Order: sequence, then structure tokens, then C-alpha cells
Amino acid sequence: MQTTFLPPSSFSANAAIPDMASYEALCAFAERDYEGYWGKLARENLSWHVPFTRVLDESNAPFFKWFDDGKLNVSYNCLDRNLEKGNGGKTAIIFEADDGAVTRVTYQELHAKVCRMANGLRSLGIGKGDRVVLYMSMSIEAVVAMQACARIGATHSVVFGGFSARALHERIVDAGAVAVITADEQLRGGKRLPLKSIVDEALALGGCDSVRNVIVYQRTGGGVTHVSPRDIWLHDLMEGQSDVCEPEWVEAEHPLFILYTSGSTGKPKGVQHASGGYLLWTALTMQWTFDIKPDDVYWCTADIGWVTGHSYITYGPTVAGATQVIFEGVPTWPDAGRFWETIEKHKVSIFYTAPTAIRSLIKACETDAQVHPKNYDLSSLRLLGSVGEPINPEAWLWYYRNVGQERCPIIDTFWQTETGGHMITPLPGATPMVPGSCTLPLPGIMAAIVDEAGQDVPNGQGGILVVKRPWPSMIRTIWNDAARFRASYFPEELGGYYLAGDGAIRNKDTGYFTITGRIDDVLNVSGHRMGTMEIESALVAHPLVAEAAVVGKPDATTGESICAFVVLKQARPEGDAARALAAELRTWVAKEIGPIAKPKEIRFGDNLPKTRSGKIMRRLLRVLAKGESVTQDVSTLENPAILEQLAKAL
Ligand code: 6R9
Repeated sequence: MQTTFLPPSSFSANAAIPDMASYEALCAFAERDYEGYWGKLARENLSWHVPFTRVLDESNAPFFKWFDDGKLNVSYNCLDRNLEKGNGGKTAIIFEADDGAVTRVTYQELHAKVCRMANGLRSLGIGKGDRVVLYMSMSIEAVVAMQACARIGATHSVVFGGFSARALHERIVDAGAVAVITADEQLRGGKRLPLKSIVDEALALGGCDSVRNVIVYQRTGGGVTHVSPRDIWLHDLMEGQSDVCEPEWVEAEHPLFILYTSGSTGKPKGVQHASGGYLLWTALTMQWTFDIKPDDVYWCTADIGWVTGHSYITYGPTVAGATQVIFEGVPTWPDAGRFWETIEKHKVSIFYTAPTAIRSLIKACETDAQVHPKNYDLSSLRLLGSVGEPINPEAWLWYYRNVGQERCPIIDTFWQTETGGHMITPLPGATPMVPGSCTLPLPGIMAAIVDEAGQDVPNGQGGILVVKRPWPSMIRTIWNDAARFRASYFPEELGGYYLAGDGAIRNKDTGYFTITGRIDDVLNVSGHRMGTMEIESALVAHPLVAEAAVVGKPDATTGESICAFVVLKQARPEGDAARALAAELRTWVAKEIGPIAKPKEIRFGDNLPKTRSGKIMRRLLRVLAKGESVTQDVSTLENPAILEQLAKAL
């Protein structure tokens, strides 16, 4: 039997979904009349400029269309609708800068900023269907820029500010962006880090002829090169623009954004999301999973460079008319009490973060008692959330006891860049919680566990996580690569089910889902998705590297860490020479992809363990990375002696 924690009855009493019976009723509605269910929700929760008459079009599966003859505008739904409801004077964003300075904007002010920027973008000739890349850090301006793109029907593609010039270049070229919006520099942990100069570097790599303009938000005033007439200061662009901007009414299927994520090959996938279905699900999950209420102060600590920042910073909270904190800094600066201090300072009531952050703050408390949450007034909190990777029961319990003071339900939300919003999660007022389990699918999400032939497996037996029916906020395609979309997510053997790429198991008694981790070559390091092939390609691009294999190694803080096995074109170095070269390769990977992709560990070998047909046996490398000895059958191995050499860490 699993240990369960019940939602507090005081929470349930006011919750959007107050009990399991209400949850089951919604699930039953979806089962009974799938299109009726989604159609009703889409009519009730969004403002349509042209109402839709069709809910779901499956005629060209797996390229599903939702509400496709309807028209709407996402920014209108997030901003104008809040003004119409009388929320204009309500605080939309409380911006907590790295240095603790606070800036607030109301819905009225946010609306005006978005309109001015949208008009500015239009003045540059940017409009419906154009792609705009954002390379920015956490700021009000980043949210404004995304919303401004949505307002004029331009498709944004946000690239995380920690990615290198090369990674940025690859995304700009693939998206065919007409403009890049960036900042002079970013401020994190008291340090200034470059942004604009990296954009310059990326554009100088060539092949970016589509880019006509670079728009620069002045964050620090740090000196940047100005290429005229290409580069424009954001404040100059917005100067004198009207704060009225007629939205571009787009079809529900119009691409709202492309967000690159890692897959099993070296090339990142441009996950394309639609407008109507995506916004519907962010709006509904704000109500159901976050149980958002008018007086809440909501804080999601994600970066806008990831999907969590898209759905649960830029779009979800605004479409819900919520007040949210947006944080520029890092959890450990000026000390590891920053999260708790910020919750106290802004009276945060809903807090959404990643297990890796929780684990690192648990560790910080062990060495510095001052930063323990008990030293802060966290009484404003009523709901806690977790996202990005499995949360281990120890971290869950610490979060529950020390941060939530056993008063706040925890929503362990399983979802992906591709799913657009939450898929499997407890409902805070209804679902009995089990630490380490994301519990049950949201109503209308037909998640299941199957074997490799697509057959259901019984509860208690692990298998492959799939979703059996399309849902409104799902990925529409991979930008520029429809064939890869079909092959990655709708492989033939699964008979039309969406393949999530994770393994999972359901509890025998409760049917609760537990995610057991990726089943493909994707790593999850501190909640960041990294493709092993991407890192391998970066390593072999180094002039001394002949071959590389990258595997994940379990890590108590970051979930997984990156371990690279490297074969050189020259003799294998040892001792200090090996350490120096390992350091050089780590810096190299940071330059090729970004610091988040740096291998924690590099081991040199004369070769890699291979089958007689030349396949690298990653399974064995994973065992070696863990520091365990290989007990498996290695008879199919071409070169078993190599294992001993690779077993030695530096
Ligand atoms: C939202 C986001 C997706 C991958 C996903 C899975 C892992 C995310 C999880 C979780 C267990 C959770 N993941 N949330 N695993 N429990 N609550 O993180 O999107 O960056 O695309 O990563 O993250 O492996 O497949 P993304």
C-alpha cells in the first residue's frame, strides 16, 4: 500500500475540482463525448473572434487540428479580456530583479506595453507568419515581447539565454527568423552575462540572411556593438507608438510558437504549437491544477526559455488574470534562502519549482542553518508544485513539511514541451497524494501504459507511456520536419498513440502513475532536457576527439549527470594531461551548446565497448558510469577488455 496524503479539507472546500467524484465526472464526460467535452470547454474559457464549428479534425492524423475554423488572438485573450473584466488595475507582474529591486505592472500597463511593442514590430514590417527569435533573460520585457508577437500573429521562438552562439545560430537558421529580440546583458547572481554580443557572434556564423533586425532591450547599460540600421534599441522602437493595437485574428491552428527541444538525434527539434488549443489548456490547467483564485500571488521559477516558462509564466497566468512574481535571479544568491525570502516578501500563495532546486536547497540547509525555510514566514503559501523531472519521495517530504508546513498540497506535474501543458498530476483539492507519483491524468487526457506493440499492460507492470487520443495543446509538428514528427511521436507499431518517450508504471491498487524516466537517448540534468547525441556531436567536433559516447549517471542533486567516454585521435593521456584535456573538452562543449551541457565526468579510453556489428553498448557504459562492475553477459562484445580501462574514473 502506498502512503497517501489527503488534501486538507479547507483547501478542497474552495477548490475548482473539490473531490474525486467531480474529477471522475469530468473524465466520464470526456469518455462519453470527447468532442462535446472539449468544444464546451473551448467555448466557455476563451474569447473567439470567429466561433469554431468543428472541434477535432482527425482526417490527416497524426496532424490533428482543433477548433480549426475558429479565429482568435492569444494576446487579446490574455490582456484585453482582463481589461474588459475590470482587472485593468490589478497587478499582473511583480518583477523581482536579481538585486532585489521590485517593479510592478498592472494589466492595463502590460496591455499598453504589448500594444506599443506590437506596433513597433509592425513598423518593421513584421507580421503574421513571420518568425521572431527571442534570446532574453527573465524580464517583463521578455513576456511583453512574446505577447507582442502573439498580438500580430508572428510566431516566436525563444532560445534559452544560457545557450551558446552556435546553438542560437542553429535555431535562428532553422526557424528562418526575420528578427531577433535580445538584451544588452543579463544579470544573474550579481554577475553580468552577455546576450547581445552572443547574438552578434551567432549572426556572424553566416546563413542568417533572413534576419533583418536585432532589437535590443537595455537591461544593464553595458556597452554593446551597434550595427546600423540592423540593430534597434527596444526603447527607440516603442517610443511614440500608440498603446492601441488591433490584434491579428488568426486561425486556431496558427503557430503561436516554436520551441526547440532535445531528441534522440543530434539536431534539436522545433516543437510547433498552435494558438487556440494551446491557450485553452494553459487556461484550464491554471484553474484545475493550480486552482488559481483572484487573490493568489503565483510564482513559477522556470525560465521563459523552457516550455514551463511559456505555459506557466507568459500565457497561463495572464489568461487567468493572475498576479505573478517573475524572478530574474538564481535560487542561491545572495544566499540559498532567496526563494523563501521572496515568498515572504511578496506573500506568494502558489509556488511552482523544480525538484533539482529543492534538492540543492535541502543540501544548502545542511551547511547553513540560516537558509532553512523555517527562518522565514511562509504562511502565505497554500499550494506547492513540482515540474521537470521525477521528484524523489525524500525531497517531496521535505518540501511538504518544511516549505508547505504540511498545509499545502503538492502537485507533481508530469508533462513535456510537446504536450503544451500538464498531463498527469494530482488535483490539489481532490487527489490523495503519494510522494514520488504524479498520480492520475487530467480529465480528457487519455494516458496509458503499453508494451512495444502498443498493447495495454496490466497495472503493476512497467511499460511505455502513451496518450491514446489527441488533445488540444499537443505538438502540431516539428518545424521543417513533418517526417521526423511522425516517426518520433507516432511510430507505426503503436497504432496511432502519442509516444511520450518516458517509461512508466501504474500502481496495482490505485492505478497511480509513476514515471520511471526516459526510454530514449535523452538525459534530464537539473530538469533540462539534453540529447546524448547532441553532446556527442559537440565532442567529436573537437579536433582531438575521434569518438564519444555520452550516458547519464544518477546524481543526488541534479537527478542525472553527464558522463562522457571519449576516444582520442592520439594516444590516451593519463594523470595531469588527462585532467587538462578533460577540462578543455568541458569548456569546448559549453561553447558548442551551452554550460548546461558540460559533462560532469570525462573518461578516456582506447576504444568504446562495441558489439561485433559496431554498435556502442551504452547499457554497459551506464553501468561503468555508476561505478558498478559489469555483471551482464558481454559475450557479444567485440572488445571486452576495454571495460576495465573505462571503469577507471579520472
Ligand atoms: C515540462 C517539462 C520533459 C521530460 C519528460 C520527463 C521529465 C517532466 C516530470 C518529469 C517525472 C514529472 N518530466 N516533469 N518526469 N515527473 N513531474 O519539463 O518539459 O523540458 O520537455 O521535459 O521531463 O522525462 O519527458 P521538457
